[in-house]
Amino acid sequence: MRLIRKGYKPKEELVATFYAEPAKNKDFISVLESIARESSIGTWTSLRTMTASAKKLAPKIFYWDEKKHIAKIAYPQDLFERGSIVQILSSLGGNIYGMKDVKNLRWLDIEIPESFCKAFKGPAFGIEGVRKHFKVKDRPLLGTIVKPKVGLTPKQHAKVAFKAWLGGCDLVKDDENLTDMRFNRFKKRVEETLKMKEKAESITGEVKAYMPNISAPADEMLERAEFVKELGGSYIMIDIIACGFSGLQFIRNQNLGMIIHAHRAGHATFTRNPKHGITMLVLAKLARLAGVDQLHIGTVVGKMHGRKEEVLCIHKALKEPLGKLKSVFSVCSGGLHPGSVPALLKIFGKDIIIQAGGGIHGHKLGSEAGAKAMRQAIDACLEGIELSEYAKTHRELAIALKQWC
Ligand code: CAP
Ligand code: MG
Repeated sequence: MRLIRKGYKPKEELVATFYAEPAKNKDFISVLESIARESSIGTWTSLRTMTASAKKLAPKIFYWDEKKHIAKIAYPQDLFERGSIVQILSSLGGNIYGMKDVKNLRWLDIEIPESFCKAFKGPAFGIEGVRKHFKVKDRPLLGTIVKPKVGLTPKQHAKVAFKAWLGGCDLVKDDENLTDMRFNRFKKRVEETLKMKEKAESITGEVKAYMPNISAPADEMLERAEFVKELGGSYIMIDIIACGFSGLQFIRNQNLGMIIHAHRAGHATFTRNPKHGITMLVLAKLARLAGVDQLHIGTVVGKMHGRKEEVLCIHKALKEPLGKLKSVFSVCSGGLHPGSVPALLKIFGKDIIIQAGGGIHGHKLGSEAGAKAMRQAIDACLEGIELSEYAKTHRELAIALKQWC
């Protein structure tokens, strides 16, 4: 059965764009057809059991550029289970990667018809809801990650968070590998840190938030999320790669009324290779469908890999209109410090959450000064003042610039 339909105009179909390099002595078009078949209704050979109704689900390869190894395939919506990211990944992110016909394969993008989005909850809060939560409209939000990543006791963890909130952080999160350990039990940490949050709010008069990492088997995640909610917490954090889209959707679909911060630790196992895997853009679009409110997207200027065009494309995709889905707040994190802020705001504008771990807790004068230095750098940029100038009257910023620039 031929799946080539050059020039076909997709109607209400999901369109996947692939980078596909055929294996040696394999023809590009026939490899595209095996990709289209294996990701939908077929297999390596024709089938006596094929039916007319099954054929109706056949995808159409409607665009390709052999030189660039690029192709676009339109998949009928009925190939997919409404409301399940899991089954989309099993189809378009599944067997096709392992086929011998394919030397390299990268799923570059997915275009989702609005009618298909209706089956997904999407973000409960989105950028607007998060800004409303903090009563902060016109500046980037500032977050930190308690460091060291793991190893502190609950009380020590809460103290570090308290200092960062006092210095001006809006958000404090657990690190991606801090969950429920012998030296730092989840429930004890949440109790201690939420107490410190309230104390910081009463001192600063600002709304503060703690993002506890609930990542765990799904039943345990629900128990932890409900515990945080009972204690008055407003956020939960999920390592969405480790927990998977089933875990993420399971929690989102509980409608807990909590803001979901999505950490992407592990994404680079398959997003980084320019010739093979799945792009962070695809992952980000699926995470929005699943219903995260905030998502790590990279920084361009920090310690993690991620080209400017790529990260900007993700930033845009998280906010572009998509049916009734709310937008997702881009989180820029990883190797940031006060000196990184001007370049960051130049690239992304102010509709981002800036997160710094070492760039706050490594400050010579400690976490409170580190947070102050980050806020000072943000204020300087929003007022259009050079950091070096602003540092003349802001000691914490001056020390940070000397330390890291
Ligand atoms: C940053 C961080 C984050 C990274 C994740 C870390 O700490 O807590 O997990 O931002 O990378 O553990 O590295 P620092 P990404 O501020 O001390 O670097 O945001 O690219 O997913
Ligand atoms: Mg981390």
